[in-house]
Amino acid sequence: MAAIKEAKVPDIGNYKDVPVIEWLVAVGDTVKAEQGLLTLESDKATMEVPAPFAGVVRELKVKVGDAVSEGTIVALIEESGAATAPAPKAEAPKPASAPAPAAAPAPAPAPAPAVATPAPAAPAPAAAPATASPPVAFDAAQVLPGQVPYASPGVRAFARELGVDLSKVKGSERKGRIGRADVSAFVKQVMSGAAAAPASAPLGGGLNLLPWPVVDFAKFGAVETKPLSRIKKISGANLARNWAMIPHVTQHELADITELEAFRKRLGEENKDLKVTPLVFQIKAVVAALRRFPQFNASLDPSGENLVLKKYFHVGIAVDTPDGLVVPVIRDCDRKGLLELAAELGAISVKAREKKLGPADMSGGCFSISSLGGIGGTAFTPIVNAPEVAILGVSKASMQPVWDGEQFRPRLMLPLSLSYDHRVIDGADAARFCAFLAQQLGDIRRLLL
Ligand code: CAO
Repeated sequence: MAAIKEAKVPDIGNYKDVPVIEWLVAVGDTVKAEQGLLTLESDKATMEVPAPFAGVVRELKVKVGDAVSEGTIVALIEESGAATAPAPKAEAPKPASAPAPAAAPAPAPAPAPAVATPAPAAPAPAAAPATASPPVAFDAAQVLPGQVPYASPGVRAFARELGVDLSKVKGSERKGRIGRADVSAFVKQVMSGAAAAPASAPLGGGLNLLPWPVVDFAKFGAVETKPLSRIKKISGANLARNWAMIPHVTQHELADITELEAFRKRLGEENKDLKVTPLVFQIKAVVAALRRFPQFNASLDPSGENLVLKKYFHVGIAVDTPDGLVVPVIRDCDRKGLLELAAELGAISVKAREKKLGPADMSGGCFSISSLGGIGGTAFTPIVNAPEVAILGVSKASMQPVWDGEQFRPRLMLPLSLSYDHRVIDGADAARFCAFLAQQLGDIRRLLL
């Protein structure tokens, strides 16, 4: 007889004592490895606890309303190899022309212990990559927990199955939560032609893209498959959505930072215990530019018809970590001096690399800076960090001959690359914003104004 084993709550980040809001299985159910067992919901996020292995559910150890943390035993499951392949029901092979939107199982917001790498079970015919799904499923729920419709993963899965965009569904349950019945009602409404497509600007509406190519790479040489890190999956899904939904344009500019560098070096010598990099000056210059051009310190509201202008200046900084890109936010940059910003930048970079950033550290940003200046490059196209409307990319400063009207002079030139959402910002404004930034960085006395 197969062994009865415990199913426990996996690592769910910084969350503790999270209430169970629903069971997705019952005693006697056969479950597959990674199948959702139950749903947890904190103030900030909803997450599913996956079955650690396949088997038959023998006992539920917690009930709806109980609070659980990492390691809490939630169920006893009788492990069974046979249970991994329940009789296929509706999931019969889809016709080649079937659209393949987000069909892959969406990873729960909490780190799933084992990444569900698509098993190469049924090798697709070489020339028919039709039913492939994208390599990283986009699940808005895990990307922006605070901003997505309030619904359990079970309901989200149901909505995905029907191709329903939950942002268009009105929740009728407690605190506006969307239930299964709301999704069904929405579908009925659409089928009867009652739901007019909202004029929401985000370009939604389904990108009728070709399916992702499926290639058996091993046919061409040795390969190794490694799961993407959780950060990579989350940031990848964000980047893919932002790239697809925001019409990007990148404006390039060069700032003469010869004098700024001399001053920065002096500042560094006077403050040896602090690393003062060019980035803090860029943060100050960005704040000045956001004040001058408020449409850059703004977001489109969900209807896409209004611009929400922010009166605060919280700047996100892209930080490269061994597990991928994260964007912690430095708050109230307008009220902080260069040294205070340098200290805070150092602290958040360390926190990011030690994986200690919480959701609060990464929310509320108005504008982001992605600096590759410490590494190299002459220009690049950063991707706007929605719902922000612009992002500044910074490349490596280099000495260049600059014509001053009479002769070439060696000047330290800093490449700036501003990507912006063209729905909100016009090219002329972007050019003005960049010229203003360059002016600020070229004459740091202006940063004091
Ligand atoms: N030009 C020339 N040198 C620069 C520079 C620039 N634009 N920006 C930084 N430098 C120098 C710094 O002065 C420092 O020199 P010293 O060691 O001699 O003092 C060195 O480069 C390294 O700087 P840093 O990277 O440690 O510090 P930072 O403040 O410039 O950046 C941080 C901090 C966290 C933004 C950075 O470490 C980082 O992670 N950058 C990557 C961001 C990223 O991946 N963006 C891509 C997003 S799109 O995929």
